[in-house]
Amino acid sequence: MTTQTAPGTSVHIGARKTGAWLARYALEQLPVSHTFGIPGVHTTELYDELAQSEKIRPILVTHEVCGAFAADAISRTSAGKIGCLVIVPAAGVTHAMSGIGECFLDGIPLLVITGGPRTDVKYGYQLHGIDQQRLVDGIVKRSWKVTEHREIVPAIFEAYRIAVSGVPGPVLVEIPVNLQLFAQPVDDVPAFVPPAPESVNHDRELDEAARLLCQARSPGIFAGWGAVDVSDSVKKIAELLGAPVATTLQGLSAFPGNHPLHTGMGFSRAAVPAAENAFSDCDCLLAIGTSFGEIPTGSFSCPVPENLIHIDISSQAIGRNFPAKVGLVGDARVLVPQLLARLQSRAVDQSTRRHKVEAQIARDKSAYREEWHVHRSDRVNPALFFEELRRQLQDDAIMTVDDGNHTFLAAELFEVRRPRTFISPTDFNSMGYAVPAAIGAKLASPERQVVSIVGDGAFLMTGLEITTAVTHGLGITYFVFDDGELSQISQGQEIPYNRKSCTTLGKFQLKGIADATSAQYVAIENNGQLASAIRLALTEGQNQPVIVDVHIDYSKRTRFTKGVVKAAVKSFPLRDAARFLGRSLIRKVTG
Ligand SMILES: Cc1ncc(C[n+]2csc(CCOP(=O)(O)OP(=O)(O)O)c2C)c(N)n1
Ligand SMILES: [Mg+2]
Repeated sequence: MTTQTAPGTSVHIGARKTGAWLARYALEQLPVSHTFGIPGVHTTELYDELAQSEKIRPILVTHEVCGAFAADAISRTSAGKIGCLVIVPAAGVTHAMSGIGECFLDGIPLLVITGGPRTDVKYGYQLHGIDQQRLVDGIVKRSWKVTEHREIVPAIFEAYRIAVSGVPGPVLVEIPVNLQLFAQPVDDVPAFVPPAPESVNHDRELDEAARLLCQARSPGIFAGWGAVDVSDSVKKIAELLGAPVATTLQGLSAFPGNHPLHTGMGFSRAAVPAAENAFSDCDCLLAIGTSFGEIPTGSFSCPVPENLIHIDISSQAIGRNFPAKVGLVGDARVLVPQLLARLQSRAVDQSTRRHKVEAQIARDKSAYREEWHVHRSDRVNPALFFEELRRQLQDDAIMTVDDGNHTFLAAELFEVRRPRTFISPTDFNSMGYAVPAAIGAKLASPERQVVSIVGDGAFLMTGLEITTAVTHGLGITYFVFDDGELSQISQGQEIPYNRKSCTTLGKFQLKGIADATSAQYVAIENNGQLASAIRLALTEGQNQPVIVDVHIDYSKRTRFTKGVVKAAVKSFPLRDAARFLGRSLIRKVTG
């Protein structure tokens, strides 16, 4: 990214200003529409300023981690905007840390503003007195503690620039409470100039990439979150090459699920059959905006060919898990259109291959759907649920998911159609994400439908945040997959351990939570109720949150769960793999 402060451009203030005024001024220059947090004595002056802002709406949450997840969802669902937290030092920061960490590992920009203890008094042992820079060191790109009024505006602008440049991520600025409260003369502050994507020169590598892709017998594309804003170019490349496209979990929305070349999440044996088959003889892989993390690679078990072309903004990701024949470090928004132009100029015609690939994908997808349809129980069939939900949702509806079995059911069975319409806590993998994330998404896009798929265990963590959705009249439909277990883990226990431990949830009534938060409540007990109950929930959920108690059937496992458990055991040393299998077998016999 280029620096956002053009030399010599500044804004004249020429008055005594409080630090809180300066912070509000700086935030108002940035693409910040909302802040999230809970005020405390170290931030009341800043909250008083924000309350007067016509550009920024401060939102009170019930827990700072929910604020962090909501802010994260603003960054993910609204390209160009950044989520922002305004929180108290120490306890506010530790509460928010799971959300800050999620942004750090998922590469999502987040601006965290905290108060800090007074720096103008001689006393130690002040309230919330902790070294916050040390506290957050491993989960932010950078943090600042400002010491003078004149540093506040430049520090916030610089924090923003760092948050959105290179691999995006969270940043933290601590403004001690005395600076916020007291006024000091301020002459000039820098003008804000939005950073632009950095241009790179990779002509040689792009030529080589185009050559390898055109020569390949069976090319494939693997798209991650980094490709989410170049979906159209990826589509054209795929069509030109007749190449199947798999995505990561985080990047599910980077390629339309209803495109005939779309295969699914990942391409290992933990992927859906359409993806596993389409990539089985892949001899040249174009990977865009992915770090080949654990989830989409099926615990690193996917077959990556020698001819790997890897485009990513992180130089560390290139070649880290799988060696790259051609590595291109840079922004996909810059590089992918350049690669497309080279492929177009080569005028390759792969329409025969394309039709063959598309036909196979269609057959595999239909067979997999059928496999789910014939799986009967008296509870709600996940495939029928996601198909009906898709039918009733608009294409630009946003879905937030949590972490659990429901996540992988959604990934395998729900068709995501538009960029940035599916968001998930991925690499930090923090449960509790979906409920508050939906609040951030709805605040950022009030005109769009927002739904959430959340496991009952995750719902217990942050479900009470629905009160915030009620307060603001946010139409969000929360589909809670009610199975009474921490299923993603209990299924993982069942296979290798042949018993479960500590994964059965305590009993609770979703209806009671709906009553307590003044949300609407709908139950879906079986397949017969699906269409009418989803319609009712989406209608009720236009201006208020609705909790839908989905009596989901979890008796059929996802390809993902089966695949990763096998891949994990395979990666064990031989002796330990044998011990695991032996123990499971003995337990099967002895009970
Ligand atoms: C904060 C946190 N704690 C624990 C885990 C481990 N974990 C991953 S998925 C999962 C189960 C989630 O259960 P639930 O929300 O009911 O979803 P289900 O798997 O039943 O669909 C657990 C415990 C985690 N990812 N994050
Ligand atoms: Mg559950």
